[in-house]
Amino acid sequence: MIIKTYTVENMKEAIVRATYELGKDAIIISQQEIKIGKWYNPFKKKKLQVTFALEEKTTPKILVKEPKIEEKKYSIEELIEKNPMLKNTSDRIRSQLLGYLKLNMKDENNLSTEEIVDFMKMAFKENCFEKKLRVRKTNVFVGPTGVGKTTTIAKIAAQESLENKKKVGLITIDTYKIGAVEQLKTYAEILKLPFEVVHRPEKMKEKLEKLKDCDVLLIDTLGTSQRNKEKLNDINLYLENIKNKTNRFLVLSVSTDIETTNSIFQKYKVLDYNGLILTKFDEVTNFNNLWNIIEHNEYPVQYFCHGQNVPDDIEKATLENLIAYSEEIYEDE
Ligand SMILES: Nc1nc2c(ncn2[C@@H]2O[C@H](COP(=O)(O)OP(=O)(O)OP(=O)(O)O)[C@@H](O)[C@H]2O)c(=O)[nH]1
Ligand SMILES: [Mg+2]
Repeated sequence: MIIKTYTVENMKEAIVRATYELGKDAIIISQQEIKIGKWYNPFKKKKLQVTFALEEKTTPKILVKEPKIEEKKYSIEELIEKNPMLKNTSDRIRSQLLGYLKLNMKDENNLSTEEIVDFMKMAFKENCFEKKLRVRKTNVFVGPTGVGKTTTIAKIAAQESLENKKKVGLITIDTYKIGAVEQLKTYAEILKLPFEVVHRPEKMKEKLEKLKDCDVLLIDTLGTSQRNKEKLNDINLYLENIKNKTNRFLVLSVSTDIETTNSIFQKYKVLDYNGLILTKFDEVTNFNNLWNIIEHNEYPVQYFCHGQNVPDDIEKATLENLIAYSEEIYEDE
């Protein structure tokens, strides 16, 4: 309990001073009139003495006027000018970016790489570049034509067999495209990996059985337009014959435009993909589609591919790698 006595001219003054020093929760516990001055002074002044009490759990509120802080004006235009990768972000992301600048009381409309990563982690909790699919034995790669499915399989096969010393087996169901079987077979031969071609859906079980001793199975499929329902259904007939739990990666080139990307995300759902691999980072000149992907795709992104070299041009998908690519893009431009 805080007890404080004020000697004042009147009650109004007492209340003003007590409120100022103790806050509005202080209560009056006594008051009396007193005379101030030496005992022999006939002109002693009458005063009022008021005692206030305040429960100690209540912090005394000093009603000192807070100095007015100049509100900093943050400008999204300036921020984008200094960080070109923020171009073409949605309104939602822009207002979050301004909030981030305010929260961190930045002096300038600028963000460092670490801060952009930090912002992304904060704005997109559980974002697709942070989540990862658990490692599974059977992995299927689906996606539009020419996005790099077969090349990516070769990169992963090389990494798993040469670096991680895993027993890798390769399978293709792509018997449509001339040369498709040879393409994967060549990689299998170079890496000395077992290789099987599945010509009909009902043969899938038998081929999987042949490779049952492998630690990792990578299954290549034919590329098809997301609008070709018939081909998507054909692929499904093969995949339905895989009884193991599978990771099904939708392989997508980041140079695809945003509308097409969203249509691919949608239409490929018939193949039940549960993860993404993004390719051709080396070909993009802007970050537009990546903002779209981070905002609209809910599936984990497992790898980024950034060139034709097998096995080097593949990295684990992380926000840090993503920003590093963006910096390369805008430095080159
Ligand atoms: N620049 C670049 N090229 C790539 C990348 N990944 C693959 N490629 C190239 O893209 C072309 C097509 O690659 P594939 O692996 O055959 O693509 P796919 O998806 O299997 O194609 P289909 O089987 O015809 O659907 C090849 O010339 C690859 O070298 C990448 O990350 N960057
Ligand atoms: Mg292919």
